[in-house]
Amino acid sequence: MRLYTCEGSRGLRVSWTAAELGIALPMTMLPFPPRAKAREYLAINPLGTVPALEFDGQLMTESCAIAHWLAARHDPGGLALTPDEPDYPMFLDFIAHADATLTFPQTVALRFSVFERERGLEAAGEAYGDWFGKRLAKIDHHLASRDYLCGGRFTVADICIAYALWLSRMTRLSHHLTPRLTEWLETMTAREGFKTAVGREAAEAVAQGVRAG
Ligand SMILES: N[C@@H](CCC(=O)N[C@@H](CS)C(=O)NCC(=O)O)C(=O)O
Repeated sequence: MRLYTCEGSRGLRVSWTAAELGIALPMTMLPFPPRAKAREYLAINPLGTVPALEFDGQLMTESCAIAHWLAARHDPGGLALTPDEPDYPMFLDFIAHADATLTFPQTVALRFSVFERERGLEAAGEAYGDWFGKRLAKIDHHLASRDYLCGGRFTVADICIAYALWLSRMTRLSHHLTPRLTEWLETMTAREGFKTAVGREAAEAVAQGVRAG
């Protein structure tokens, strides 16, 4: 089994899950964006995106699905809810919500506002940023009465959603987070599992020559 990733990318959902599970997942760190800076990676993942998990002749390329699969395999009833639990539908919904609804508009906003400024589409970037802000309503409302998203405990749904909120610092959209979401994110990122994952990614990136130490 091998994880292909870039430091701080959506692959952090996977390395954080692995850290919470106490698994030392072998990792290949790639320069960002791999499509341009590590073209040999396209032979493994033709999409050129990270993360990708390769195992038993299979390749998974969706961060939330990989994190969910690892949790379901190694900690059913713990980090992963099981289908017999009442919150299971909500659990699946939050895992999908994390990338499809909360990460996607941020990456489009960043692209238009920063990386492709010369195309004169900054207004579109700002509109996507505002759209992200509106899309926070569901989790903000949900967390008003809970410490964790579902199952009454910390699960991989919290990891998937917390990564999307953490990313907002990089996409320059963190001003959209409500005080409740900011506080919840601080609690999530104070976990040993999160700190271990960030540290492991940094150490692997240095060891593999992907960034200066
Ligand atoms: N839905 C996918 C998205 C993967 C994705 O777009 N990853 C970004 C990094 S966070 C990437 O590889 N961008 C570079 C590119 O698209 O070439 C997931 O959740 O893993």
